[in-house]
Amino acid sequence: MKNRAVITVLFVLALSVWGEPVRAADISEPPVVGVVAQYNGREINLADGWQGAAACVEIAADDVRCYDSIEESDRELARLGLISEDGRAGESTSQSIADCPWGWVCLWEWTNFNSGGRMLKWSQSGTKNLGDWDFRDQASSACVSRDQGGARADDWRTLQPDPSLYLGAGYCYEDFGKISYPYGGNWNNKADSLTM
Ligand SMILES: [Ca+2]
Repeated sequence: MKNRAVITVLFVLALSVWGEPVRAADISEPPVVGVVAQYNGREINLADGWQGAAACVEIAADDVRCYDSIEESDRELARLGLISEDGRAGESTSQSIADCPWGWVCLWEWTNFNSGGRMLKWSQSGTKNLGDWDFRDQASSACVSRDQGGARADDWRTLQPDPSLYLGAGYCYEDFGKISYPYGGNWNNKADSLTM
């Protein structure tokens, strides 16, 4: 009897190990489906690349628009009445947190909010799978340009806890490379999702 009990336990253990071997990875990594955006009069799927766009903006759920330059995206948001003239980028520097207007959450591809790289601006709450936006492992600086409601960047680890980087409301982070990462190194080019 004793031997049979041991065998049963081993069998159950084996089932639990072999039955669902990739469960942890499945939970933490949703499949990339891509985000469809309007860009110069056509539809592009951002997961397939930005096709030359420099800034993509989530104006509303299911309304994402991309522009040739970050400056152009600023002008368009003002023209659409989505940001006030005050909230629009007034400076013409290549490194400007003003490109993330008040009320929006933004990620930059480059450090120091540099407009030489690509930029994303979101207005809608929820979790953004950065793979859908062709931005996975590419974020280097960020702004949460609002009074309330911070944001959280996650790095998905297989079979390990996913580290989170909390971004406070009203704060900008000029260089993820200066923020230490729990497993060593820093947060530059690590974020896989952004929740806001
Ligand atoms: Ca990552």
